Amino acid sequence: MAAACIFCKIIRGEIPSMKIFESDKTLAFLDIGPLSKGHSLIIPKYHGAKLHDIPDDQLAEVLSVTKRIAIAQGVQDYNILQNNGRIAHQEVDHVHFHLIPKPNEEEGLGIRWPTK
Ligand code: DGP
Repeated sequence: MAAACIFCKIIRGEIPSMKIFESDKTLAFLDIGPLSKGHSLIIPKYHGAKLHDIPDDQLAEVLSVTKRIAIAQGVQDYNILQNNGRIAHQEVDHVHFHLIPKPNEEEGLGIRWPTK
């Protein structure tokens, strides 16, 4: 945890967020400036600025949760985006994966949480 990190503050509940999923290692919540309906951020609770700072076990769960949220949202088309460094457009220095749904009119955003 980093005292001044905005995402660590969200983890600690000091800043409100629309949470989608939480475990001891991972938190997922809606992006404050969504690029599409359901745009979410999936983060390790472990604080690190860039991908190479994060232990493998933390990353593994983040990716698994990202997959499950995509399935739950019921969209077939989506982008997963993870920026590292200012030149790469990283604004928040706590590793996060964007999950950006690209729904079409037929798919919508129904809830379909996978059982396994
Ligand atoms: P990036 O450019 O990859 O570092 O994206 C940072 C994202 O974080 C950006 O899409 C907006 C989002 N964001 C920044 N501050 C907050 C916040 O306080 N709450 C939420 N929910 N999202 C935030």
